[in-house]
Amino acid sequence: MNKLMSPSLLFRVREAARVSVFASAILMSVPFASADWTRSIRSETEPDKAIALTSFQSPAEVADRYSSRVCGYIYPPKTGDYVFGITSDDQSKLFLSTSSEPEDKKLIASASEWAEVGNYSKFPTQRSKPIRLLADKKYYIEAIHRENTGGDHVGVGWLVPGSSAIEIIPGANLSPFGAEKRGKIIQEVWSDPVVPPIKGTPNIKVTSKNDPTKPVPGGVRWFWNNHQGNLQKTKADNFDVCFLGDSITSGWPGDLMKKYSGKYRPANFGIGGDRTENVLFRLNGGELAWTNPKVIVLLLGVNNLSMGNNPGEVALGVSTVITKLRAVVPNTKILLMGVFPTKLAAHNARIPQVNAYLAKMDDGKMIRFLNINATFMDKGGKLRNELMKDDVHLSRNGYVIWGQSMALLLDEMLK
Ligand SMILES: [Ca+2]
Repeated sequence: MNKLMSPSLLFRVREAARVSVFASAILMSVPFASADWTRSIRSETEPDKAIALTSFQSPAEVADRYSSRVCGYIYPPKTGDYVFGITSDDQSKLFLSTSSEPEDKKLIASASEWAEVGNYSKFPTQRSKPIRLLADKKYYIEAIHRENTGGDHVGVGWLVPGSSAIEIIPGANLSPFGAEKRGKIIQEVWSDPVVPPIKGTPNIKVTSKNDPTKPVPGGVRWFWNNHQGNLQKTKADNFDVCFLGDSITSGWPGDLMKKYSGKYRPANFGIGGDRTENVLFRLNGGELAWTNPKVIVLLLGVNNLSMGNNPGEVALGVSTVITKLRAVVPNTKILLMGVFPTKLAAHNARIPQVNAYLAKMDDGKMIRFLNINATFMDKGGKLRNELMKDDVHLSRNGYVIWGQSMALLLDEMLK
């Protein structure tokens, strides 16, 4: 980048020059809507990178997991009605001001999912209504953009009056925010926070055929429907406690979940059959992204044992899920449940080893481990039959035990 100050810094310089009445005008100018990826535009902080673009099209395939903003001014070549189009990978929003001031900007187009470079018609929202602009007047423009994984880019085109196709806005009609000299516009990039390694992660290599650390969709027929349902719950963003896991989590009777955690507005993100790698796939696919629950109750592992993963591998899978959670919901505490006992002797022989690994991940603060398996046993150390519905699933009474045994720690973590 050249000597130009980054837009973020300029925003803050302008901010400082304002009287306190306008103190939060700039921050408010980015819509931090609830459950919205726009939260990831950390415009109050200096970007990690600023790239000078010679047209309103960013380079493609730059990185994974970042957010970006391209802002500056456009200078229409003639007076008339303009249609704007935005295309991006993944999501984006396009704002245009009625003046040169960011404060006057309005949302004019958006892309809810990825579209190829130059494709402005995958979603109807990608194109604006016709907007009347004056020749050579300076208008503030801003595109914000989110990339999760895979391909990435953001581009803005316009349909100039009299022309037949939307073309990418050329550098000659652009200037950076706070500058008049035309020829380019600046893209600011904020990379997702890097998560330090989770304490207690087993230092092993996966040797089993089933890799618990590699995101793959679940194989059960209800996986995609439930994943979609969880994305809707993510969008609603109205929960303080999230139960994340497999069928043992999805099997929570609604009334009991309400009884034991109702005051914390619970949400059930369990999907039957899930292993650690399936939950990773769901999180990569946007579940919980940019929500802000206070606690996630995480129970996973028994289906990995069924797939032949050894205890260290199961724990490595769980640790990978936690790492992902720390990136997606960095302020959320994790209540990590020890894997419950089963009626399967081969599983039961390995579950204490899995739990010994998981216990080491407890950092006393953001990650707390809870092993309630002793409460599932009778005085003779045998699994209480009335707590189980079948070999691995809890009966109603089993959920009562889970709810009661977790209540104290959940209260403490939600303080
Ligand atoms: Ca992508």
